[in-house]
Amino acid sequence: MSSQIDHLLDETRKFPPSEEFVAQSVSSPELYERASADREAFWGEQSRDLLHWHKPFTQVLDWTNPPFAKWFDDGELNVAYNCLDRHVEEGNGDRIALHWEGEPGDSRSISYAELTDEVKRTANVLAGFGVGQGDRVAIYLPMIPEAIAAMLAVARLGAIHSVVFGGFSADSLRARIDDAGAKVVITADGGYRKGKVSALKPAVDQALGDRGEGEQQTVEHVLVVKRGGNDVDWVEGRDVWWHDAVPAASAEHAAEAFPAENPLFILYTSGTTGKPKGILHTSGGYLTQAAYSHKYVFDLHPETDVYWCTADIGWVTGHSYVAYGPLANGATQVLYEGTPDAPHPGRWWEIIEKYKVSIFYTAPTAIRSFMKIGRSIPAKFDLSSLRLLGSVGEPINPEAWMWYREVIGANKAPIVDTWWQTETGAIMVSALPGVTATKPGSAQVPLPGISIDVVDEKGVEVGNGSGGLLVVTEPWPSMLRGIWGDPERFRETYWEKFEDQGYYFAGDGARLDEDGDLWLLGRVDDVMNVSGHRLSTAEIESSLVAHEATAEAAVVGASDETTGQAVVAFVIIKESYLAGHDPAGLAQLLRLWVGEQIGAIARPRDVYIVGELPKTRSGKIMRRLLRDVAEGREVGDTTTLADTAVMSIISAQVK
Ligand code: 6R9
Repeated sequence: MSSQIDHLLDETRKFPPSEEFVAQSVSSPELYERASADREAFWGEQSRDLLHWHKPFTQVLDWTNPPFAKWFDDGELNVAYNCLDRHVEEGNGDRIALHWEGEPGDSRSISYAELTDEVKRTANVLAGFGVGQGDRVAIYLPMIPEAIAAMLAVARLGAIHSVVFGGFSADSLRARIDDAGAKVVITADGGYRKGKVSALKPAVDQALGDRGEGEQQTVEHVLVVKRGGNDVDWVEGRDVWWHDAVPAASAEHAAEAFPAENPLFILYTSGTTGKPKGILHTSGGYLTQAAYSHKYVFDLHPETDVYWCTADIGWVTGHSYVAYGPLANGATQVLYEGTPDAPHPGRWWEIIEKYKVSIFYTAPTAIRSFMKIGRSIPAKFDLSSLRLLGSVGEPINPEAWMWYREVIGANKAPIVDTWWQTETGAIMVSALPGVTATKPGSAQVPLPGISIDVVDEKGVEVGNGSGGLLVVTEPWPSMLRGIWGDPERFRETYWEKFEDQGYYFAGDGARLDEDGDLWLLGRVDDVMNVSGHRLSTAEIESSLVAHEATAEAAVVGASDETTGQAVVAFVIIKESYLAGHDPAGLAQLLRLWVGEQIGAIARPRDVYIVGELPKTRSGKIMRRLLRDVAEGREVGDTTTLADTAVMSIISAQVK
């Protein structure tokens, strides 16, 4: 890895914005100056400029009880009002909010006035279910307009949504519903995925099945959108069709003002342990930074731009850059239900051509898979409307960056590589396209108002030309406010490591080059990044050992040309199970098992059946050595192993 990084740091190409781009850009160097002159005043200005406050705040930041920050604490606002009603009141009700494209080719364009109406009705339906301030609502939906309406309806009531990615299994959904104590689940019969209807409602039914002793069933209602047309079971009194309830509800709904720190959503993400963490975000600070970063990083001109972020709402990118940022800014955006290659490999480029998309935000894994199939596919479509490209989720290698620039951006659209996390809530590090000369492969610089550094294990700044750990040195508006139900884990995970300095530890390695630009080097913990999705080794290991065939399991993230990292598992099978089963069959069985237990994204690329695992004398599995095997490298230093012969046995078994 380190020779690869040295090679990256030789990157000297730079692409300054064109004069035309600078001339029309919403950002300017002045933004950095204002932010560094007075950071808090800057955020106060941004918040007042970008949002409507029902009751203005008088204090920007309260950091008297770190790591628990309060932003704009005495202010009051309504998040949904900011994303909808005010645009209608300002005369932009006819502007399209969503150009929605279904996978089979059906489409709907929905104006701000129409979306506002739908959200008000949905809020009335949810209020009728007894949902009010602070209640939790789980959302398990495909990428359809109702998904956005559902999130905003929950927000409108001051309630808290927990969106669960539609690709997650019934078990994962159940764990999230129970952890949050959700009162309502909003789902669909099914949605389209790779040309077929993939059912969702059965997973909800299963997730809501009988509770064991000491477990409580908190869900009272399930609101179901008809999308797939597939048959579904129905629980009378609990289940309600969206198309029955929402259109019949009143379209009158006054947006009540809630305190700035009223919780907005919980989003579960993988950590270093087996149990996903419910990351908690609140309202005023989150919406401020989502809107701010969306405006300046994407150089948004809401009257003329057509913006498209390809993320699913099940991930944080879908929260901040599909739901909240773009709608708070009154943008027109594309929402697409399906996969990039259905029904043909040019589907995304076809959509860009159809809606004249001008700003496009996607993940390196997608770019690499398009690179593999070649430039002839995008070449068939008119992509000349694109004027800005973005990347998120994992480091983008310079080759993919250059391909993105040349083939998709016609050698002129600036590329912004945006570093951030579920926990940071919004973009933290990125070029500003009208200011920064971009550099292939580097995420570059903190946004104005954000303080980032690279430090060593002791928290000492490493300086330009060196590597270390990425930290955030000052609180920021959209920072997580905690882990749902576990304040101690919040402190331990993010703040304990640099407690003396008061820094937030992001879990990423990074380097500063000679210009002071940041290069992200991947996670330094047991978190993997597969196609830009976070997965924990511990979570997959515990799923593997939950199978009756498994005695022991170790999981590593091995580098993969397309997905960045791939899940590779090493499994010891129980003696009693080995007889009568062939290893290939067992491996396949376990792959499918993990897919069922967690979701398809967690399914290992490879499962190796081995006789032993490499362990230190204290019994710790040395995943570093397994990673060497999984990546086909010579195995590194084995001297700390209890049994130094074990690696040659494993290598032989894997071959
Ligand atoms: C937004 C999102 C966060 C982790 C993060 C880091 C990796 C995200 C990146 C990047 C390099 C970028 N990551 N963006 N690494 N360059 N531009 O992806 O949130 O799912 O919580 O993942 O993703 O490792 O720590 P999340």
